[in-house]
Amino acid sequence: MTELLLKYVQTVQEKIQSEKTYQTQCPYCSMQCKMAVVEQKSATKTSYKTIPVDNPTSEGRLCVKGLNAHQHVMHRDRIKQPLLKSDGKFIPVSWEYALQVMKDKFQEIQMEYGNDAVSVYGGGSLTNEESYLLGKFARVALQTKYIDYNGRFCMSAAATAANQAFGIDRGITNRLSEIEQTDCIILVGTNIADCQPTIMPYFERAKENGTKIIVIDPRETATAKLADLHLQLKPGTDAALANGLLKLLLEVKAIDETFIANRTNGFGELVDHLSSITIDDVVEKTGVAYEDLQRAANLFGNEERGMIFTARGVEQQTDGYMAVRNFLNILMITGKIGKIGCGYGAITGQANGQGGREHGQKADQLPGYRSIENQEHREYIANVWGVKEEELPRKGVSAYEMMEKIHEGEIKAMFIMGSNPIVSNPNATYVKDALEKLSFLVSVDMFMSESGKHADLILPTTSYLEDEGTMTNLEGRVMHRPASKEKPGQTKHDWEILCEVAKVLGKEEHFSYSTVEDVFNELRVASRGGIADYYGMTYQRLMEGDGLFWPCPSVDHPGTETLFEKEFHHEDKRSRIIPVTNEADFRKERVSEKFPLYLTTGRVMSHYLSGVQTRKSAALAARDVESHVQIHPETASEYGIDENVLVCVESQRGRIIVRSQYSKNIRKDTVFIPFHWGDSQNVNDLISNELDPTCRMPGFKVAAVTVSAVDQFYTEASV
Ligand SMILES: Nc1nc2c(c(=O)[nH]1)N[C@H]1C(S)=C(S)[C@@H](COP(=O)(O)OP(=O)(O)OC[C@H]3O[C@@H](n4cnc5c(=O)[nH]c(N)nc54)[C@H](O)[C@@H]3O)O[C@H]1N2
Ligand SMILES: Nc1nc2c(c(=O)[nH]1)N[C@H]1C(S)=C(S)[C@@H](COP(=O)(O)OP(=O)(O)OC[C@H]3O[C@@H](n4cnc5c(=O)[nH]c(N)nc54)[C@H](O)[C@@H]3O)O[C@H]1N2
Ligand code: SF4
Ligand SMILES: [Mo]
Repeated sequence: MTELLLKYVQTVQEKIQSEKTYQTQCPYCSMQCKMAVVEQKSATKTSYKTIPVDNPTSEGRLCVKGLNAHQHVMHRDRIKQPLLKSDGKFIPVSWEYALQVMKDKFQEIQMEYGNDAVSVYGGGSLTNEESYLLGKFARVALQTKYIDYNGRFCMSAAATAANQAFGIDRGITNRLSEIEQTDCIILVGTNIADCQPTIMPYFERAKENGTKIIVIDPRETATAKLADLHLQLKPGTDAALANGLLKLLLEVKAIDETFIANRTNGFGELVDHLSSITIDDVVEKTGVAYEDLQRAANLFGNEERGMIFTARGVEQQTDGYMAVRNFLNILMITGKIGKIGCGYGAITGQANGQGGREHGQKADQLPGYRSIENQEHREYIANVWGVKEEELPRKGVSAYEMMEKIHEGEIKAMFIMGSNPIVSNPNATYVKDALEKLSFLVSVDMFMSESGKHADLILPTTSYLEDEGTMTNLEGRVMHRPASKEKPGQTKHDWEILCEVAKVLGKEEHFSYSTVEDVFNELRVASRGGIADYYGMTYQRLMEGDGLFWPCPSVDHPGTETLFEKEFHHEDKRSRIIPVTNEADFRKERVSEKFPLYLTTGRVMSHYLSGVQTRKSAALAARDVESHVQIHPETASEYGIDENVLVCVESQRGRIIVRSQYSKNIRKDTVFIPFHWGDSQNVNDLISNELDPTCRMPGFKVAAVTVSAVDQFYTEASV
């Protein structure tokens, strides 16, 4: 080292008086990339930087969100003490007072209107321990049937489809490393390049090995640019597209007859059904050329090994469940599941989108993926919780339906932990009105979200750097997230908050844990023997290794990386093929003279969900300071819309104003708007209240809209 360099290093080191490293995981998406936040203190300031940490999933990579995730944690807007609304203004109060107010309000409301008048709304950012405890809190402390969570808008279609077809819903049915060992991959409505950026190298390496990639998306995204074949379908027509592929696969006999005979049910019905479908109809509905459908069927059908991945593009539809089932039909008739290089992946969304859907935050669910309507399951869990089976409530309703119950007057209070429903539910104005209508709303959050503003009480929680726990990543790998940063101000961990509220409600005996590990140990027992069995995992095992895959039924069990090698999880051990019609869904909005364009919604790389966290990060916010509408230049010119100007986008339900962004990467009949912003840019003001009848997923991915330049809109509106 030169003398000059040595001197420079010494000066820097002198300036930094202390350095501390916090080992953690990124709080954002389901990749759960391991990372370390380095805190450096000098005489004048404290600074932070995030560095990647190697692990088998993200292989030491981080994306721009992870690299900047420490910024919202340190932000001055963090809520650090309980806030109570008084005369329309929030005033700081002590925890003791906040807890007393909750006790009085919950008890008063339940006394007058019954236990179900108080509801609970959770989220997929919570740790496994907290998701588990939130479910227990609703059923044991509040004894209400009304609990659901934001994962309803995220994983419900894929989860229901996998459960029905295979008997188990676990994100990826085989190992990530097999992406490089497969011959053909179909990516349906998933934009991994922006949404799980650190998974991309698996696909890039596969491509270098000669794997063919087919992308199905109405937009040519950064992910679609990787594809050998891009099927740029009309939004909402995936079920029909899959029928086209199934029919062509049958025609060229690119099917696995042995697999169909030995491991599936329902093939005969599918064949009958497909004979009533014409390829011409599929071409017309989807807008995808016959030659492209044929190429896709040949690419996938002629290869030995293949995988299909789905995400919200195909799933967030009012027929999302059926559309996913039709892609699973493709896997089953080609026998491409349960062996090396073959499998299904529902790319999970939120940090703990997987674990969050296994342990009881869902309306109809008990821990370990048990059912709240199953007598045996109820008895098992009642026993673990030390309550009588008859005391456990029955199933409630889905997240959006709870908003309907508020309007109907059945729900009077809500306890939200880790979600911002006004920005993330469909039909946003109706949801805002619902929250306003409540007699008592509590929001447990790090920040004042759009929904928090309507709360009566806000409880300050800790962030990923402060809150220890386990998270289950998109593979189904349970990972321990250490957290050693001190809690700021009077913040408390979500699990501590739940225990303290339970205590003032007189349920202390069921909620006395000294550490979060105690909660995990109870979860292990509660999940024992269930589908998502965590019993064999201990904190020690998780901390010593790279995490464990469920099911892991005993402490000497290595965990289960690959599913369905020998059998599926139904009683007869077989998977289930079902016919899906092209027009399964009559709820989906059609374009009309008044609303001639399709609107689809989704994400950009730099923001996360309702944006509450990423908008607090200077580096991320600077990349996209506001929302936009992606529009084809030819469409824009037809509607008299210049580039980079304010545009009014209107549907049957409302209108929002966003900035135009020209792009030739989108269909001419479609516009795209991200959903990371609220208020006048809240795209969910345009989305319909219709839900998938099976899984209750809203149709976030299709609405019929019209667009106009803002000056034009105001001129027309004022005459
Ligand atoms: N940067 C970033 N990353 C994230 C998130 C985030 O908010 N920001 N959120 C996380 C979460 S919770 C989730 S759920 C995942 C979501 O991850 P994705 O599902 O990949 O993300 P989306 O942008 O919602 O939608 C994916 C694609 O579906 C396409 N699409 C729209 N309509 C249709 C259709 O009818 N059919 C088909 N086949 N495709 C369609 C869109 O053009 C889009 O490119 O991302 C996770 N990662
Ligand atoms: N139009 C449209 N709408 C959509 C979607 C779409 O593609 N299009 N996608 C849907 C999907 S997939 C999802 S997952 C939902 C997400 O929707 P939301 O649940 O509303 O999204 P978040 O932004 O994660 O809201 C989380 C809130 O919890 C806080 N928070 C974060 N971590 C924690 C924690 O550990 N504890 C507590 N107590 N609070 C925490 C954050 O500060 C934030 O205010 O949106 C859905 N809505
Ligand atoms: S957002 Fe996802 S891909 Fe990016 S660093 Fe975080 S966990 Fe990894
Ligand atoms: Mo999600």
